[in-house]
Amino acid sequence: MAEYTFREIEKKWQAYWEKNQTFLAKVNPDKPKFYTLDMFPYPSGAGLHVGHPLGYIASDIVARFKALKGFNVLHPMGYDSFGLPAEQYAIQTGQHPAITTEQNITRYTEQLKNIGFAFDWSKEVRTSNPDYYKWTQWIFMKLFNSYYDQDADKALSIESLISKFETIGNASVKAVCDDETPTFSADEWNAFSDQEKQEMLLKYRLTFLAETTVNWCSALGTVLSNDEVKDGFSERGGHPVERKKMMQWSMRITAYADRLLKGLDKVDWSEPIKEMQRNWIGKSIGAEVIFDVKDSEEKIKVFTTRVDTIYGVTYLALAPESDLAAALITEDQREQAEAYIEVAKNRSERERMSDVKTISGAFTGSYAINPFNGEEIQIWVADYVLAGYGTGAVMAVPAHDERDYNFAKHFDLEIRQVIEGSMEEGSFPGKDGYIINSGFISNMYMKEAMIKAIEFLEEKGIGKGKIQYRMRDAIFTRQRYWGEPLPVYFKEGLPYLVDEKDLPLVLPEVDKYLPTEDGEPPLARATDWTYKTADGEFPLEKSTMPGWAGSSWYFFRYTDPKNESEFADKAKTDYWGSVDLYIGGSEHATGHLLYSRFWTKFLYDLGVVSIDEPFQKMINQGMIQGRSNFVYRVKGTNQFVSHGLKDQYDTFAMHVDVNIVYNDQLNLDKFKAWRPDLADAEFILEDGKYICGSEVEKMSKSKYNVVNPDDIIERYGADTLRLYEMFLGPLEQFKPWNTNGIDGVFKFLRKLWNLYHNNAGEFQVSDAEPSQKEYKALHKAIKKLEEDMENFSFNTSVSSFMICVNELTALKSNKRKILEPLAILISPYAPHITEELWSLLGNEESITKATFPAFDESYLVESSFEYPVMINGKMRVKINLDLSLSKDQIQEAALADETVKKWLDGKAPKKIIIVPGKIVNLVV
Ligand code: ANZ
Repeated sequence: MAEYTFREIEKKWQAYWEKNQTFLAKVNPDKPKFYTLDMFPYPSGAGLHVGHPLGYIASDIVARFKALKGFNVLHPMGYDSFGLPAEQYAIQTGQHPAITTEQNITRYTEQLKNIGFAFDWSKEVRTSNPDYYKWTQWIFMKLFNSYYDQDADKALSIESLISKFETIGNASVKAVCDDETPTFSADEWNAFSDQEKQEMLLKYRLTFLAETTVNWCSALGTVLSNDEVKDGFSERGGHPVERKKMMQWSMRITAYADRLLKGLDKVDWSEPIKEMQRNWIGKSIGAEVIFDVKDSEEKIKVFTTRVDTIYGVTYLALAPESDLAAALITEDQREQAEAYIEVAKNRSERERMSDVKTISGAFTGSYAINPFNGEEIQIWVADYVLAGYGTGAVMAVPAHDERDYNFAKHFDLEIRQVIEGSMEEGSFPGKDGYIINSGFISNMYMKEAMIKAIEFLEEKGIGKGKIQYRMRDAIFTRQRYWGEPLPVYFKEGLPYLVDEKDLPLVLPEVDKYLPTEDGEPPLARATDWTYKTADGEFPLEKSTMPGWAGSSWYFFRYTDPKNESEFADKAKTDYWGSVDLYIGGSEHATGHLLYSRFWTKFLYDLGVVSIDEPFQKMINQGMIQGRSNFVYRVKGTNQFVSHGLKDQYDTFAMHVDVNIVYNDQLNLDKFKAWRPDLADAEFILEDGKYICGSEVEKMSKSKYNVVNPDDIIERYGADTLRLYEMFLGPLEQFKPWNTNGIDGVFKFLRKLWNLYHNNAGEFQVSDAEPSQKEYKALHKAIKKLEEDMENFSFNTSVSSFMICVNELTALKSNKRKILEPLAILISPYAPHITEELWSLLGNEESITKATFPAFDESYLVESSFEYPVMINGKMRVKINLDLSLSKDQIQEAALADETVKKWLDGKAPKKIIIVPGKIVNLVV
């Protein structure tokens, strides 16, 4: 008798797929392509928990579905394998991170294969592999050798910039560069020393070395990116983070800000994610205005988005970190102002920004002069002004800006309106467009007023129009070991690239993975970390690349992972194009997505790829939360009281391992064996059971609520796990893992299995023609699946499979013409059981090579109808009749009905109106 022996069946098919290379991404020129991608994992030491595969299962279903629908599918998997945890572990244990990484990858791969994913493993990439990071280094070199040309609106080679400098200098060159880049003529350029030229070019290169304020985490010994810092602490480990000036490599991502914004209109992502990207980029159109300082040579430049309000400026405010602020403090204000600055500096910008209640600041004692009307206004230092945004100085217009208003109120400064009500009735154009009446700008909409004001500024040489982005250039170095070395050496303090033929520049061996005693990065421990050229031997860069380097282009490498001469063959990246479906967590909404879009646009400018947006459609799966269980210890004892009785005692709740709890009932023996201190635990039971409390929390080791997919697979099988993860709810939703419903899913698969087997458990299907009802049950499910795949609604497909199998079971259907397409239909979700059934049906090839069953609408057309029978205008009964009946036959059937006869009471109806397919109307 053939039971549904899931473990055997699953292992058999996993071995079959591996042996037959079933999921190799093949290119059949007659078929369209579909590229489905998962955000690749960092292989952590803890292995996968049930939350991780959620997105992978969804993309696997889509990949399998698309293959059945006749697409060439690329569905790869790999590892983002450089990173902090392996390094922290190496520091603690002395184990080389490459070894732990390798072990973790082996474990991950086993776990993934156990779930039956249709990954093309021949395409696997690992970012920490020298064959891979050779090309990450190569991209870095290309960025170093490029600048952003604003006329061409793209990256161009640094050589072309040099030839411009040689012929026309830089004054008329429109290129993105550092803020304070000096102007020079062609003659001056040509007279520069090599050293001076290199220094100047660094101000233009798309990756450059400059002194930057960074988030320095001394506990981790490294710089962190903004998205790795939460409220002044490192996201990993929760160590304090301070702002510090350091020489750092940066990526000039701001050059791409506008294209990164515009590109969002072309992609199919959720609005909230697009909005997060827009906010991160934070484009503001405004102007820089220069204010003179009274009795001083100093000038203050402010950035404003409302230059039209300049007549309402009543004071200037500077960031407390500003050097200028310190210089402007007069003797009589010194004590107060310096005391304030001291306090403010110890608060991070984030802290100062998020705290809107505390209004603090100090008057410097100096005055600025409004360039528009010559008025003298006070210069203040204020908490709400950020050093890192715009110019770090604001012209305050309390009547029109809330923060200025609050500040002015607090310190009793003047509040002056600039808008006068001289507009015509009904013409008030709303918030952005009131009419200005301020001397030279009269009766004009704000936008025009702005343009006028900016023209005025530029004419008078007191300012200029300026587009400001909130986004900063991205810091590109870490003082860490486990990352890509930068292919850079230093000669006379200036950076030069190593020769391309020397790539990959392989990570050197070191004796310890810690920074050196004098604070140098771990690579300083390597004995031979130098670069030999014809001119001599030079020190190599000791920092490594950040975590986001390798993940910013991996989707290209998947198309051609073994290429040794190029980062990927253009014909291949062209063929697979943009990722058609990208699934991953929304925690990467800013960092990873911005960086990979930036690199894609850069590679596009280079002409080495043909797409400039990497991810066409993206879905962000919700997190699977843990469902924690609790036991209640009676304080000061080793007694544990069951949930229902706990209020009768003085207890405290303790997390208990969810793996020794079944449907909230604690396994007492396993509990005693769980930890030595619990061996002599005593229990106060209810109804002979110990019932645990429960709560939904983040899935984490410390909460003992981590569920390992391997355990679920051992008990129920991978197909059950896959279906169950989908069944939990809409993919995007956050939802708790609750094993209580898993039996239902498992039973469904058994029922499916039984459809193909007789009562004796033997495989048996019939070649007889199915009934209309059987066809209808099948085609309803086909239709639903097609719709669900369009909308990426996975949970609803599982329900429709259940309905279909229930209906077919009720109909005792065992027809081949139903069961063959049914297996194909369910195969993307439950690939193992359906492979087995498919082969039992006599098919020699894998079910993955089948064709998706065609939906036939005609099966859904109803064959019968519930006719309402009206007698003298009242509905008295409904009778079910075949829709093919003629009017006469309907009449005959209606009159023969017992209820109708009762109402007619032996009388013949005077009038009979019959509308086929609608109604029967009798008048007596
Ligand atoms: C005068 C003014 C009048 C302003 C008004 C606003 C409204 P966004 O849109 O975010 O770019 N600002 C400029 N630099 C700042 C800094 N470093 N820290 C804090 N605030 C700063 O905001 C730009 C506006 O924020 C600028 O325009 C400036 O105030 C302020 F009715 O200038 B505004």
